Amino acid sequence: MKKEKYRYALIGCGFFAQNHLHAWSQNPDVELVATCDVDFEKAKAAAETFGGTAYSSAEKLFANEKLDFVDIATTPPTHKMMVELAAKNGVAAICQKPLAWDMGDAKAMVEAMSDKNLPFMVHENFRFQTPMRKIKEIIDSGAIGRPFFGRICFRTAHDVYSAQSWLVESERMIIVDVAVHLFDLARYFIGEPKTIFTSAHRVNPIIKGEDSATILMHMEDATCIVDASYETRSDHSTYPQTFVIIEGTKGAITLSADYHLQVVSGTSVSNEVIEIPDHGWTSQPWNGIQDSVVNVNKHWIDCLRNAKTPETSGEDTLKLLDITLGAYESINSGQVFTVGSLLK
Ligand code: NAD
Ligand code: 89V
Repeated sequence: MKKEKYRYALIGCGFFAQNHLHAWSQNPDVELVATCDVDFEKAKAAAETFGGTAYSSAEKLFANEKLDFVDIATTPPTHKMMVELAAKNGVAAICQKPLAWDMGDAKAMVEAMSDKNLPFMVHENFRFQTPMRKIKEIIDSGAIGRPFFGRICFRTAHDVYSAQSWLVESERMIIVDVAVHLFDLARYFIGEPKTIFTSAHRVNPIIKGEDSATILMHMEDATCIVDASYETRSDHSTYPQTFVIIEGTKGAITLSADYHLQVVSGTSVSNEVIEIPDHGWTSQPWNGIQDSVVNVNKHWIDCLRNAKTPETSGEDTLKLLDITLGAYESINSGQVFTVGSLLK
């Protein structure tokens, strides 16, 4: 779909959508045609700041506007309905993570879009963070040899519930909220796991789901530990940063606090602080993640313009979801989950 400017609508104008709106507002390849939120005041406020017509109903939005794509940033229970509406109306879509809470739903979403030959990407943004692109580049250069161990970690005691109150009521919590990003990073850096095993707990009694989870991922020739917690009462001033260790046959990469990247390659050791591009509207502590939204958006436009399959396409996300939902299967069974079981 080659166009000079792509006409888009933003559906769901809540907490994280503000980053989408800001990032798109600086992207010369798009025009914001409409905003939509069941809470009409939010849609109106977004339209007043960023442009377009405000809607309180996605059905009305699709009925009234001619769109090239929609950017869906509603909470997970509405993702299926939104993607199916986009498919029905012949409109390409990006949808926030987690794509769905059920593999049947996710497959139906991917099928609805592919049946109509519509581009479809999941806003899985952690791999688009500037330091993560750099790590991938180093791994691909061969500087650390073949990776055989990884640890990808997100631990904090930051009060995530004040900005995202829906997480309190969510039966599935930190695995779908944040471990999903870490699983995607593990796949991006090391490859697809064969099996996973999960140990998880609810530490904070006010929530319904799990807020501490450790997952052991077994790859063909490697092991990766993914661990996430929202109740880690150590220094949490680094929220929302992800820490990474990748060990290879010739060296190791460590991404630690404040984007400090150390690379050991043979006998050489280098240390640098990865600079996160400043977009004017970005600010600490969210700048690393906010910047990744800019990169996700650019990737999406590149895919639309050049008929490429997005890195985090709907199809690819089914594999990520198999691992994510498999992590809960492992909790429930107390057993190892064989990756791919939910895809059959
Ligand atoms: P939020 O509750 O702040 O925002 C969601 C908005 O969607 C709300 O304003 C709500 O009124 C609106 N909405 C709900 N149902 C709707 C419907 N049927 N039609 C139109 N609008 C509807 O939630 P949030 O914390 O911004 O999370 C939104 C999504 O973004 C989630 O999927 C979450 O996992 C994801 N998220 C991703 C990142 C990331 O780094 N990728 C970070 C935070 C949140
Ligand atoms: O991705 C998310 O939904 C967020 C955060 C970036 C903190 O993980 O909750």
